[in-house]
Amino acid sequence: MIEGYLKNRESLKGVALLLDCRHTPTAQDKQMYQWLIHYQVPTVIVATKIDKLSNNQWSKQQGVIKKSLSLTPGQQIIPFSAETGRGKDELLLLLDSWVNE
Ligand SMILES: Nc1nc2c(ncn2[C@@H]2O[C@H](COP(=O)(O)OP(=O)(O)O)[C@@H](O)[C@H]2O)c(=O)[nH]1
Ligand SMILES: [Mg+2]
Repeated sequence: MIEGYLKNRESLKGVALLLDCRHTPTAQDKQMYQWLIHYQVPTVIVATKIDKLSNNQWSKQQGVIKKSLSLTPGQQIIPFSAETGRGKDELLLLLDSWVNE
């Protein structure tokens, strides 16, 4: 069902894949990312609750996410926090560029 949507939805401009920054991506996260690549959907990874990790912890955890999802070179990841607002402007700009291109 999701795959059909990604493939056929004409108005879909892109997908923000939200991942809790503290967790190793699940099998479903991996499958979703593979579909996004396969169907060439513009994709941003949003690492949520980033305020919960130190910079050092995040740099390690980013490695885990990159490896586990086999992120394509240049794949955009936005560290994001609803608590502090980190990443909000960057994400909004990107969504705006998708919608208004
Ligand atoms: N510290 C912190 N807590 C958050 C953040 N975003 C959501 N939460 C809290 O995490 C809990 C679950 O929130 P939700 O948005 O449903 O996140 P999800 O279920 O993990 O995708 C709630 O108590 C939120 O207030 C964040 O950026 N930082
Ligand atoms: Mg929730």
